[in-house]
Amino acid sequence: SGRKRSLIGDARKEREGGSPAPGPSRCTDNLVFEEKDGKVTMSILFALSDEKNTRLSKVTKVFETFQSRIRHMESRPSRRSRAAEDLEFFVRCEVHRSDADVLINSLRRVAEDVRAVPEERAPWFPRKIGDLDKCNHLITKYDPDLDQDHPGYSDPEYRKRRSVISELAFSYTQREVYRTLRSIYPTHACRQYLENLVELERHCGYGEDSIPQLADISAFLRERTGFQLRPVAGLLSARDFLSSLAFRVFQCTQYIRHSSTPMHSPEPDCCHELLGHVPMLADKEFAQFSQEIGLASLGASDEDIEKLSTLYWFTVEFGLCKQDGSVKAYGAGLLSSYGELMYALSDEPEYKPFDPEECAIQPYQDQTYQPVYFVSESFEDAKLKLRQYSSTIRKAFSVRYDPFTCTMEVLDEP
Ligand code: HBI
Ligand code: NLE
Ligand code: FE
Repeated sequence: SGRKRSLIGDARKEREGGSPAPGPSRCTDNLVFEEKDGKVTMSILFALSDEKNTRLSKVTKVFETFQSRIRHMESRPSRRSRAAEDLEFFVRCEVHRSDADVLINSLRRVAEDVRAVPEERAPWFPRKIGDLDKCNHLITKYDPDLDQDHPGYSDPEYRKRRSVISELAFSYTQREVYRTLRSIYPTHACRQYLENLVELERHCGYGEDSIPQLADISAFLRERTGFQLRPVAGLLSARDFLSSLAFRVFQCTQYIRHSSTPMHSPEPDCCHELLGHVPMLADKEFAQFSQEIGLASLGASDEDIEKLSTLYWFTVEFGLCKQDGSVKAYGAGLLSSYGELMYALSDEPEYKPFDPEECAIQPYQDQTYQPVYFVSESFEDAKLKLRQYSSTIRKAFSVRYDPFTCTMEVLDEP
C-alpha cells in the first residue's frame, strides 16, 4: 500500500549517534514521522473521562483549527481507568509538519493522557488463511534454472525433465530413497515418527512404489492434527514460510532431488516433505510446537525472523530427542537423508542440550551435514522452552489463532 510509515528504526539510529536520515521529521515527543509535501501522518491516543465527555467537540475543534485531516478515529472503553464510562480515543491524522507539536499541546488542554504513538511498524503478515496466497515470495537459491551453484544448473536435460516431465525421474529415485531410509528408521527415528509412518503406509499409499497425492496426505493430516499441505513452487522466504505454520499450513515442494544424490539434497524436495515432515506433523504435540514457531514469527522484525528460522532449523529440521535412554531423530532434514541420519547418530557430531536462547544464534550452513545438533528432553519440554523464548520477542501486539474462522485475532494494537 502507499501508506506512509513512521521511520522509528531510523529515529533510533539517529538518537544512537548515526547521521540524521533525510526525509523523516522529528516532532511530538521525539517520535519521527514520514514527511510528505510538508505534512506528517500521526497516530494519537487520548482519553476523555466521564466528566469531560461533553468536550469531544472541543477536541475536534483542535483538529479543525490546525486543518488536520482525520483519516481514522475510534473510541473504546478506557483500559487505564476503572470507570466504565471513561473513553479512550485513537486518531490517525495528517497535519502540517510545523503544527504537529502545537496540535498535541492543544489537545492536552481539552483531553487527558494525550500521546503521539508510533505508527504501526510491524511488517505485514497474513491475518487469514487466504492471505497465504500473498506469501509466495520465492528465493532463487537452489532453483536449477536460476541458481548457478545448483548441481543441475549445467544439466539442461535435468532442467527440462524437472520442469516438464518430472514424473519420469520420480519412480527410480523415490524407490531408492524410500527403501534405504526405511531400513534404518526403526533404530534411528523417534517413536512418534515410526507410529505415524506405519499409519501413512496403511492408509495413505506410502511405499516404495508410489508417491501419494498431496491432497490425500493433506486430508490424512487434517484429521490427525489439523495441518494441511499446500503445494509451493520452490524455496520461500523464511518469513513467508514460517507464517504459514501459524495457520497449520505446510508448504510442500513438488519436485524430486537430482538422481545423482539420492542420499542427501541440500534443498527440500518431495522426499524431504513427505518422508521428513509429514509423519511428524501427524503428531499432536509436534504440530503444536510447529504452529507456535509460526505464531511467533508473525509481524516479527527481520532480526527475530532470522533467529526463529535458526530455531526452526535446529528443531523441526535437524532436531534430536531423548527417548528410552537413547537419542533419536525427529528433524525432517535428518529423516529424509540417509547420509545425514547415519552421521547425526554416530559419534562424530557435537550434541548440545536444546536451549532456545543458545540455539537461535547458533551459526549454521545448509550445504552439507551439521557439525552440531540440539537434543531435546521431549516435545513437551521443547514446546515449553520455545514458549518462554517467544514471550521475550518484542512486538507491539500479540496474536491468537481462531481455528473456526482460520483467522488471526490481533490483540493490544493501538
Ligand atoms: N521454503 N518451500 C520452503 N521449504 C522450506 O523448508 C523452507 C523454505 N523457506 C525458508 C526455510 N525453509 C528456512 O529458512 C526455515 O529455516 C524457515
Ligand atoms: N538434507 C535433506 C535431505 O537430503 O532430504 C533436506 C533438507 C532440507 C532443508
Ligand atoms: Fe524442511
